[in-house]
Formats: sequence, C-alpha cells, structure tokens
Amino acid sequence: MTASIFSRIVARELPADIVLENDRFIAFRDIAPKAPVHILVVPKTEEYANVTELATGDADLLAELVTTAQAVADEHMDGQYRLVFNTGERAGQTVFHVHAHVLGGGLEEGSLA
Ligand code: DGP
Repeated sequence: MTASIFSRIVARELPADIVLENDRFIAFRDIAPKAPVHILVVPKTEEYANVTELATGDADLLAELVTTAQAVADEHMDGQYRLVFNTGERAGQTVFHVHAHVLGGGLEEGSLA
C-alpha cells in the first residue's frame, strides 16, 4: 500500500507547518486554508479512511482526536472553532486517511473546508 500524503508528512518526506505532534497525532496547517486559521488534525495510523471507520474501529482514538482539536484551537484560535470531517469524494474528501479540519480565527458565515 502506498503511504498517504499525511503519512509522508509524518515521515518528513513532505514538508508541512506542524503545530503539534505526539505518539498518536500530528497537526499541521492546511496547504489551502478555508479560514483565517485552518489546521488539520491527523491520527498517525492510516488504518482508517474516514471518521466513521475511526468511530467504529477505535472510538477512544476518535475522542482523543476531538480533544486534540480543542488543544490546537486553544493555542491558535482562542478555543473557538469549527470541526469538519469530509466523508466521500462527492463531499469533497480528497485524502482517504482520516483527518479533522479545525477552522477558526474569525469565520465567515457559511465557510466550510
Ligand atoms: P479533504 O478534502 O477533507 O480530504 O482534505 C484534505 C486537505 O488536505 C485539503 O484541505 C488540502 C490538504 N492538503 C492536501 N495535501 C496537503 C499537503 O501536502 N500539505 C498540507 N499541509 N495540506 C495538504
């Protein structure tokens, strides 16, 4: 299996503006921001393609993803943010390695990742 773009960021094969990293997650700024501050929170495992697979496969990791998003927002968005999971190509998902979009920093009405 080819490594996902996000696994290649974890491996430092691709550059990224990383804002948080621990054993289980990496968080970095989205290359095409849809909000003044737009950060992706990504479990390091690429076992799960989307949030539903993660919810059914490892609910604890999903809960930790949410608290990690909150920690990122506390540091970069005054603790206020929108959390988006695109699921499926027709919903705009392009990377099939589960990730949360954390959007903040002053959102326009209706802005979505
Ligand atoms: P989604 O459409 O939900 O699958 O989101 C994928 C996001 O990943 C999209 O907003 C753009 C971002 N992205 C894709 N490739 C890269 C990359 O190489 N670096 C960074 N920082 N972001 C990327």
